[in-house]
Amino acid sequence: MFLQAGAQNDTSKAFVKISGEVTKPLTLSLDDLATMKHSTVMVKGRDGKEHSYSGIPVQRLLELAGVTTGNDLRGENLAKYLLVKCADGYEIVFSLAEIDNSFTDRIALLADAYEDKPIAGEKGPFQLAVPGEKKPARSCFQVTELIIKFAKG
Ligand SMILES: Nc1nc2c(c(=O)[nH]1)N[C@H]1C(S)=C(S)[C@@H](COP(=O)(O)O)O[C@H]1N2
Ligand SMILES: [Mo]
Repeated sequence: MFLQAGAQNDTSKAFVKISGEVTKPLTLSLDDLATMKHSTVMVKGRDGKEHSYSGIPVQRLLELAGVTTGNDLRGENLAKYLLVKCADGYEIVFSLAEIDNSFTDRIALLADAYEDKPIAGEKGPFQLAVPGEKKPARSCFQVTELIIKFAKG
């Protein structure tokens, strides 16, 4: 079968890299995520209906990588952002405050399950699940990298 370049079809070899302005760069597999405490969020799809995703809060993953979160997310760190890259070249950003539970109750997840099943095929195995948005444009699928950067003014 012909595989799209970068597509993560063999899920045992799928990883999400966390890099950039971090003190501990990480490479996480599905097995790594499976050992972590999961949360569930509801995300409105293109069909206008709410769908459930289960995964690890992005904030938690950034903490593991040594990114400033919670009480430490202040001052110049508020100019940092998260760039999310996907296997198809799609990219989206969040400011760190948008995904931090000291600023918001909308907890974005790096999801490994959609409606209680692993995310198979073109959308998986890792998907961002962003609750509280009017459209799913930032709930990107086939996530491959989370990169922390400084916005330079
Ligand atoms: N990797 C990736 N994720 C993506 C997109 C994309 O092009 N690539 N499109 C986004 C947009 S604009 C929408 S509306 C939803 C569509 O998701 P659906 O195909 O499940 O309806 O996926 C979002 N996530
Ligand atoms: Mo969209």
